[in-house]
Amino acid sequence: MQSEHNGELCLITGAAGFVGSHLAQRLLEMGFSVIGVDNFFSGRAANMISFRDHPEFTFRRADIREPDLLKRLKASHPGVCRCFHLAAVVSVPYSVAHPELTMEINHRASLRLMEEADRLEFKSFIFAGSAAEYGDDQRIPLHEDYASEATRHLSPYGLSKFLTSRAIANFPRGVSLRFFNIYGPRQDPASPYSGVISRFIDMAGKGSPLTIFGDGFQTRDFIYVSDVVDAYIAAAGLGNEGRKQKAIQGVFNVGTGGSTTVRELATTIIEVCGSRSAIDCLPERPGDIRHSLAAVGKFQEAAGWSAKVSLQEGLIETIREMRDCF
Ligand code: UD2
Repeated sequence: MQSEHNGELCLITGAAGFVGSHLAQRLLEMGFSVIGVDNFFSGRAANMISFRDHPEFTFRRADIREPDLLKRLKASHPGVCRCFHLAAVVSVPYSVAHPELTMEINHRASLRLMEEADRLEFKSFIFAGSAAEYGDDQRIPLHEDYASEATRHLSPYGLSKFLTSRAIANFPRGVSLRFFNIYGPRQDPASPYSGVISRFIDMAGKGSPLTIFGDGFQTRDFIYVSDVVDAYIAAAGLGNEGRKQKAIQGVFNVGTGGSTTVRELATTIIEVCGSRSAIDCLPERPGDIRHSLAAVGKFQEAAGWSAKVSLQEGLIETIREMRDCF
């Protein structure tokens, strides 16, 4: 079916993931046709329920390591001309246990995909980078050029994302967005390594103690998933309401530029949930960094983007959506 955007199709790898599914939903709402690709390694079909049957959505179960993936998609969908590449090994502990697989997917297969997109003259290729690319750098706020050869990466995940971002920075029409701590509905709280916000909301909902690792005065730059989706739209030059903007190129931080202590986070979540949970202080988690905060000027300047959702608003929305799961 022809979309209202001249038949332009957007491809999302990792469409069944936490962020990929929110991005797919927004692009469909904006009137784009979307092809979602996922191999369900960490993505879940349940994340796509709200748009799975949308007439402009096509799903392909595929692995990004498959040869000529974009060429084959283009053969069946000639309008595909933008790639949002989110499929990845996303777990830091998994990357430590499987460094070779992590490098293959997050680095080598991602580069092959970008090269294919270039050969096929895609209008944009947007890669999901990470604050983990800064390793244990404690200069605050973190500027894009701080991640370098000299960075001490704390995991194969961080190193693989850095190597790919660095290559993308030299590619025409390539963008790497370095996301800080993303939170929001659909983030899975199940694993001990899940994001702190999904874990704390789950604990508060169940009335069990919120576990703080260390003294709780470590800080993070927490960014709500709808702001992340806005960042993708801006990076692709699509404009918020489908208005065309200029596409950009290079590596950009995506964070709020504000920091919150884990202790503040725990008390706010208990309050917003109206929970009676206590707070338990446990030993510090090995390998944790103390502070992480984005310098946000570069992306603001290039794409006119800045985060809109306050932590309080984002938490209220996340808790409202997650309540059904308690
Ligand atoms: C995030 C990313 C990681 C990588 C990294 C880069 C997530 C889940 N992880 O790790 O992929 O990009 O940033 O810097 O987004 N905490 C508690 N109690 C808990 C869980 C966590 O106190 O039950 C603390 C934890 O010790 C840390 C902070 O909360 O100080 C944030 O932890 P996280 O796992 O949500 O995220 P982070 O920054 O370690």
